[in-house]
Amino acid sequence: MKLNRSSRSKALASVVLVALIAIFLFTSCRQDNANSSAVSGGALPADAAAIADARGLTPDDIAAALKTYMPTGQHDEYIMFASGGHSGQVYAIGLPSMRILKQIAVFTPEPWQGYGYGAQSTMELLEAGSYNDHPITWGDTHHPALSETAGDYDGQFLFINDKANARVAVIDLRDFETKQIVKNPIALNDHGGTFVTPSTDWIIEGGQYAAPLGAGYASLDNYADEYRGMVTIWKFDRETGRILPDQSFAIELPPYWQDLCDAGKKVSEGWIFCNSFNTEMATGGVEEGNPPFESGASQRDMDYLHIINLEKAAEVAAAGKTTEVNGFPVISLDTAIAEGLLFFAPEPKSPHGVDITPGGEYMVISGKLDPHVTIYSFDKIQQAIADANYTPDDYGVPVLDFDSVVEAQVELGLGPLHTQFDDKGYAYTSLFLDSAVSRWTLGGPYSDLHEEEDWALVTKTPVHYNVGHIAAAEGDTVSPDGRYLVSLNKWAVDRFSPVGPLLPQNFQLVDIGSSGTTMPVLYDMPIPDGEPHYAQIIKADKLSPWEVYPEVGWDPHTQALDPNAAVAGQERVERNGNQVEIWMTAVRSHFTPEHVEIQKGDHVIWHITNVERAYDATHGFSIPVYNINLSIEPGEAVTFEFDATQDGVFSFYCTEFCSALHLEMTGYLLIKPSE
Ligand code: CUK
Ligand code: CUA
Repeated sequence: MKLNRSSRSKALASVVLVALIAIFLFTSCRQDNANSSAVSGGALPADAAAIADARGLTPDDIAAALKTYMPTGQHDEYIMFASGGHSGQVYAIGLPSMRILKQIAVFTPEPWQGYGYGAQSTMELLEAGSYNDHPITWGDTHHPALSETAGDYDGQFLFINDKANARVAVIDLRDFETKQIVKNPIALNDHGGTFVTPSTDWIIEGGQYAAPLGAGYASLDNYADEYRGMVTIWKFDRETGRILPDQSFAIELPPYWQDLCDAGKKVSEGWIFCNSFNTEMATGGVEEGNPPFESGASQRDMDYLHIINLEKAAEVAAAGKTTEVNGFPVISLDTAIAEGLLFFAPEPKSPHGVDITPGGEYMVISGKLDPHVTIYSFDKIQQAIADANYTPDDYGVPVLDFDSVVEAQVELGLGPLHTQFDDKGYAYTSLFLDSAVSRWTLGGPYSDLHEEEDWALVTKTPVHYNVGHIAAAEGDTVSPDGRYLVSLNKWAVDRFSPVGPLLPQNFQLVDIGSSGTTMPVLYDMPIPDGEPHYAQIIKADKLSPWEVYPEVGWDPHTQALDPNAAVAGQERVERNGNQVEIWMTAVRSHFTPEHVEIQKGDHVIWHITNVERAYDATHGFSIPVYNINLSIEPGEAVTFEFDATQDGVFSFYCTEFCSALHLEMTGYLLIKPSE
């Protein structure tokens, strides 16, 4: 819908534009003396006001443009890692410009990065995510988690879960590439992951839809006895950059649907918290006259916040007080109760999301069907546990008394989902049904950071539309930055030019730099991919990715030299029976060798090293029919294998436009028919 703007507001826009430009010029000149002539010399077009007029831009539009515009060559201040939902991938996006910088292939093969198209290490990586050798070629990425040191993002690793198949991936931020996929050994789907502990010792993968642990069959008639929830605690080793499955464990939980988790920090470090729903244990079956899940799982006023003493759980697991499910150690529900490491607290109403304040003092829970957020005090939880102020649920788990653990409830609006924090004592909660982001005040130690009364709604900003998660700059750390917040909206509706019935999602950048009621939307960014769930935003200068691989012949999978890498000057083709091994180098603008002649029926092992040391001098490598496409970055060594089942003349070529003679960067693979 086009707005009809009055000429008065246009005139106002022009006046404010001139003022804004004046302020912009003034501050730019002061900040950038070396380059002052470019700015102070009247480099801005004199007709800028006329442009604003012609386009009908309001003063707010102009301010938003100035805040997000990134002149060529300048870099963004923050990088947001956003899940790519059912694309199975992750996006790296610059803020405040909202420019997409990279798609990181994680659970889904991706040809540009040569991910899952021949390169042996990526084939093995994707294979590791199989279920009983049954390949899975996509994922539903939900919650990215940056590695932390002392509760702050450290820029080293990124983790993300696959809700659809209960898997967790590890991405190394030295090269922004996936290094490991682990399949959850006891569950077929997950949701409450990934979340890291403040030193990244553990990666949390909570479950969702209850099922028999270990993924066997059980009738829905036996739901209460044979179906179970779970949370899996993966051990992470920073040194090798890998999850260590043999030092990981899980905790059996009642068959409620565990939802989101978060790790305690500072005062609550050593504990984890997961919300849940469907404590009704509804099993659906609308076609049989049962209530559908949507109502069956929403009967009760309260579900259970799961409160888990992770430190104690790790001790119990290390002491071997576990049972094996598919060879994986699981702390049984009975053991968890007996060891006093699992507690519940009632949480209203169809809860979603648990988010812990920067100092770890409070757990914020949203209720999808409750206009409030409920804030639990970690101190009060500890007190209630010490006082044994609880009664058991049907499975014997102690349920803490609601009133004794709640610090406050704040009425925000309809459909609260997820909460983030800033540096000014504010919390931000997404309101799905209201299509708004709310700002509200924290109390306790945060009271002095803001002027308003504690535990109170301050303002709401409309977003477009149906916001799920929100992400604030460094928003999950012990020291959030404030500044920017991104609203990850599920529906775009009328925000972009129509492109048929399937629309992009809409990421909206919100300026949270000011206090009080000012919280404008600055930018709309379409995400033409799977539904993004969550994102984390890190200060860009905390990342120090490599420009080229450290040495020529580098294996990105092991992050070490590949002992079998092709070396310049030693390129060759060797035959051993019907096995042919090729060592090839790539450099602008040729492969060596350019002819490879083999027999149909040969087994081929092919190594290619990109011997370039120049920034951005990536070469591709593709072979028709054989479904092979590689991306070989400067210094990288790649190996791929195939059986030569098809004879003929196959032109291989470089798929990256790397030089003026890129089209000449080709060669012939000649496969003779078998005699
Ligand atoms: S869930 Cu998607 S909006 Cu998977 Cu984190 Cu709440
Ligand atoms: Cu190498 Cu094109």
